[in-house]
Parts: sequence; C-alpha cells; structure tokens
Amino acid sequence: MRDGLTRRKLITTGLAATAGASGLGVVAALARRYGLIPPNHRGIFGPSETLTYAAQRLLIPRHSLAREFNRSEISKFAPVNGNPPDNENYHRLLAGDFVDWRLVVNGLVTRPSSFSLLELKRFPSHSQIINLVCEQGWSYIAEWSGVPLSYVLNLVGVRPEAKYAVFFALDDWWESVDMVDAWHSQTLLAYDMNGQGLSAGHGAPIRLRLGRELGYKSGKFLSRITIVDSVKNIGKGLGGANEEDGYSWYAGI
Ligand SMILES: Nc1nc2c(c(=O)[nH]1)N[C@H]1C(S)=C(S)[C@@H](COP(=O)(O)O)O[C@H]1N2
Ligand SMILES: [Mo]
Repeated sequence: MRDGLTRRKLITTGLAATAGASGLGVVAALARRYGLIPPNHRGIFGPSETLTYAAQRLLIPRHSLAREFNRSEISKFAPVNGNPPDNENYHRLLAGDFVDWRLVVNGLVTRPSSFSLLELKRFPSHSQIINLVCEQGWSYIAEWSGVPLSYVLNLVGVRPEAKYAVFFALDDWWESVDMVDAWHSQTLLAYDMNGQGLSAGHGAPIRLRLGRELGYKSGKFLSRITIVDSVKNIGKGLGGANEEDGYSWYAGI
C-alpha cells in the first residue's frame, strides 16, 4: 500500500516534469521500466501513445469503474455501427441460432478451451448499464448482460507471461487489450442487450463490452480470444485492425 503510494507519487512527479519539458524520453524510460509500452509506440504519435497509456495505467487504480446508469437512462435509440459479417459462415451460423458457433480461448493459458453459446449462458451472468462511446462522436446508454471475461479467464487459467488478450471476430475486425482491462470487472462477454438476445447488428452471438475504452475496442461477433505476451506478430503488430488505420491502441475513457 505504502509502496504503491510512494511509487505513484514518484511517477506522478516524473510524468508531470516530463509533460512540461521536452523530455518524452523520460516517460519512455518510466514506461519501459514498468512494462507499459503500448503496441503502437512507434511512428509520429508513438511517444504520445506511450505517454497516455503509461500515465493512465500508473495513475489510475486498476479497478476504477466506468460510470453506471439507471434503467430510466437507457437510450431510446441505439445506433448500429457497420453491418454484420457478410460471409457464408456468419449467414449459416445466424440461420442456425449459433448452435454450431463456439468461442475459442487459447494462447498463453493452461487449459485451451472452446465454449458454446449455451455454455457461456450457463456461467454466472453480470449486467451493467454503461455508455458506448464511438470515436465518431456519438454514444448511447444500454444495458448489457453476459459473462465477465475474468470468469472465463479463470476457467482456462492465464499463464503469468500473459500481457494482452486479443479478440478476433467473424468479420475482419480484431483488437487487443492489456490484462488490466481483460481482468476488469466491467469487461463483459455480452449476449443480451437491454434484456433481449443480441441482434446481429449489435454483435450476435457474443460481443465484448469494455467499460473503460471507446466503442471500437468492443468487438462484436467474437470467435476467438487468444492470450499473448506480444502482439508484434499479429497483423502489422499494432494491436488491432483499427490501429492499422491510425486509431490509438489505448482508447481509455
Ligand atoms: N467485429 C466488429 N466489432 C466492432 C465493429 C466492427 O466493425 N466489427 N465496430 C466497432 C465500433 S467502431 C463501435 S462504435 C461499436 C459499435 O457497436 P454497436 O454497433 O453495437 O453500436 O462496435 C465496435 N465493434
Ligand atoms: Mo466506433
């Protein structure tokens, strides 16, 4: 406790000094020291990506919660961003109510597994009314129910080297988060939205709902979660499909 505070104070001082001066190298050094280098630390925005991510992780308690709302605050209208996957596999799964779908969980885990929708629905469920904020400038409040990702991670047993959870979807979307957000209590594998089964548009059969990151990190139509110690060999190594289009890897809100 005391160590944590001392450490936080030290780091705050370091970051504050750096923010004022031109010494982004100091942040990089601090970030490196605490293993807080985001996958997209190179390029023009690299130093500021590192600054944002390292500052958030060092200064904000890891269990801090996104704001939750009352039922009366649920938005009347919830936009759908994009179309459901337009491929034969998705059409077939959707037509069969996803009985043939499975969520694969593998990588740095002691018991690689796959789960059917029914199995996931039988696990303890959690509901949360939170805001979904799209980087395009719109947002809506909705209630999501599902199984906390932490429950599934405990079932498969995450190995100590784990650094990121990578999510793959039935379209060409993929994204990753660090293990702080993976274990976070508001990180949900959601199958219900506002008390009803997820529509295809909102991500059937299962979507990720992260409380503390922008909408594009909350993958719809999930098919696989892979736990890794590095994302450098996945795609262009930037941590996600959106990052390859120039978005931030860390999209904390
Ligand atoms: N698989 C997949 N997940 C995705 C996307 C996508 O195109 N494919 N779009 C993202 C974006 S940009 C946002 S804002 C939210 C929107 O969720 P909604 O369509 O349920 O409102 O989903 C995210 N998850
Ligand atoms: Mo978005």
